[in-house]
Amino acid sequence: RALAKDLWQAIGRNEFSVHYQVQKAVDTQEITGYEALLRWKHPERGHVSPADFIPIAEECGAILDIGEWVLRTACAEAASWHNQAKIAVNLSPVQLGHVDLVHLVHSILIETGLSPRRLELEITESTIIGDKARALHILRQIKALGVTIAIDDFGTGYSSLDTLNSFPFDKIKIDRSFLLEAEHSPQARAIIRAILALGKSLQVPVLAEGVETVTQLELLKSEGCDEAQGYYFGRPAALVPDEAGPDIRR
Ligand code: G
Ligand code: G
Ligand code: MN
Ligand code: NA
Repeated sequence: RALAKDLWQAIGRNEFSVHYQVQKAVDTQEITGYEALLRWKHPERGHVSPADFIPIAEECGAILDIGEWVLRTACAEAASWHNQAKIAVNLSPVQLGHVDLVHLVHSILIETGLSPRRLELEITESTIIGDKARALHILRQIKALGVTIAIDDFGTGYSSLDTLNSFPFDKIKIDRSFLLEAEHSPQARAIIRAILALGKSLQVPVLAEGVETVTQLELLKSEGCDEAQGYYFGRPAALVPDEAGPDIRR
């Protein structure tokens, strides 16, 4: 694949950047964190979506270097923010399988000076499928560093409850497909409510993804959702606004 070849060169050619999307508390609208989202500007094709190139990077193995680059870049940038918001970084299942991830996370934290409690790693359920015992062992060691682990796209995997039962996640992120349908679908609303109840009884905070309207936010508020993320609060952007004044990051 032509894209795979270009992916291997993209880091060296400075074609990647990290955008940040704000996460807020539903009740107070206080900033709780930012999700790091990788962006690729291909020299000929222009912007290529991670939804298109991450699977290719996973297939050809370039995701290992790319994932390390994202983690290092996001931690370094977050360390220089004036606010103490968390930084949430997506992890590919391939990274858990092929790198000494515990060592990598630990050394990037030391190198960048980012406090471990400010780093959250987002994993999907596919991360735990496969060599489950090994994956859980790695995640436990990462948690022992003080880093938190969120389960991403929750509700779309095929073994959600089993996954929750096998690991003490620090956050559940409800996949945005549920909120998208919530206004006209009682079923989608019921599922959101059920996930929130699950979070409450397990004492795990729940974040809803894909909030685009005030109506959706009101719905989350009335259902007692803890946090939310979506275009309503802000699109992913290169710069994080600094409450201490104009952006001083660069
Ligand atoms: O930002 P956007 O909606 O285009 O992202 C599309 C998909 O790509 C999402 O599923 C998101 O989790 C994933 N993604 C974005 N950045 C990264 C990254 O740095 N690493 C991994 N593994 N996935 C990412
Ligand atoms: O799989 P993951 O949850 O990491 O993917 C996050 C993706 O969702 C990012 O690509 C981001 O650009 C996208 N996204 C974030 N907020 C919204 C939103 O409000 N609406 C839509 N349609 N997409 C969103
Ligand atoms: Mn995510
Ligand atoms: Na998601």
